[in-house]
Amino acid sequence: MKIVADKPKMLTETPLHYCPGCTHGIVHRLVAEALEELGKVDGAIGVVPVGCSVFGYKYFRCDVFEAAHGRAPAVASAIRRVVNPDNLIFTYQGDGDLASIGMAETVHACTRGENITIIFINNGIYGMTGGQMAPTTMPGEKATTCIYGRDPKVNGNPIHMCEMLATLTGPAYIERVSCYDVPHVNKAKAAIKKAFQVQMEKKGLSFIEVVANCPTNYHQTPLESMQFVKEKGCSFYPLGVFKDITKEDK
Ligand SMILES: Cc1ncc(C[n+]2csc(CCOP(=O)(O)OP(=O)(O)O)c2C)c(N)n1
Ligand code: SF4
Repeated sequence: MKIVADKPKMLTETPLHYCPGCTHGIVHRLVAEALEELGKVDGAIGVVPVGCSVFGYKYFRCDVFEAAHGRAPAVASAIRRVVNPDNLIFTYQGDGDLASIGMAETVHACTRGENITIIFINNGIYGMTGGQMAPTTMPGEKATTCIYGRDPKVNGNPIHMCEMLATLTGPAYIERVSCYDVPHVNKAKAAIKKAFQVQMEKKGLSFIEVVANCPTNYHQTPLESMQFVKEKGCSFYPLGVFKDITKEDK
């Protein structure tokens, strides 16, 4: 029988623990496919967070470090300095991890322009711990710690990470993507691949934000949550390239 689609070699046989319809599973596959297509089956090193993707080390078939909550960019920076320059280093982090407790590590790794890639899954909520408000929860969006919906006057404004990081000199490539339908999954893969290429060309830090879903804590079906991401998520967090020094070079 002709095989038309197969599991990427960069993913182990361990079944993913994510809830049905969660974007984490899709992005794991995209990262694995991109690494494989770029010939990085050997030599990739991941750093995973605390959050729903805490078990990333079980899924990626490469060396994967587990960082304390929010510290992945600092751990990845340290790894960058001690390994072969040809090793490809990526972090994989949620919004609570990256934009709350890990904000300092994120901003400083970005401003230093470390030659690493950060994959940022923005589902607007703390998934693993039961749906608390995240730095990226949108105005009016409900969470267990803002049951009537986020009120910026009470809870503060959400943070647009790509826009903020694009003001720094350090990052080389910043793009926001989503995975709410097949064309956007394909675009997300192209962005992840480009981010890895930028690192392989030693141009500096690349940052990919994925506007993602959390059907479980949104109390929605997978389809409803993808519709929510499309209509609400991607209008509050517009998709696109926010910085690309490879274009500025030309
Ligand atoms: C130092 C520390 N503070 C708090 C926690 C509790 N904690 C675990 S996961 C998490 C947030 C996870 O949310 P996010 O990063 O958005 O990832 P998701 O689960 O949505 O993928 C928190 C606050 C912890 N494990 N360690
Ligand atoms: S709780 Fe949310 S983010 Fe976590 S695996 Fe389930 S759907 Fe995904």
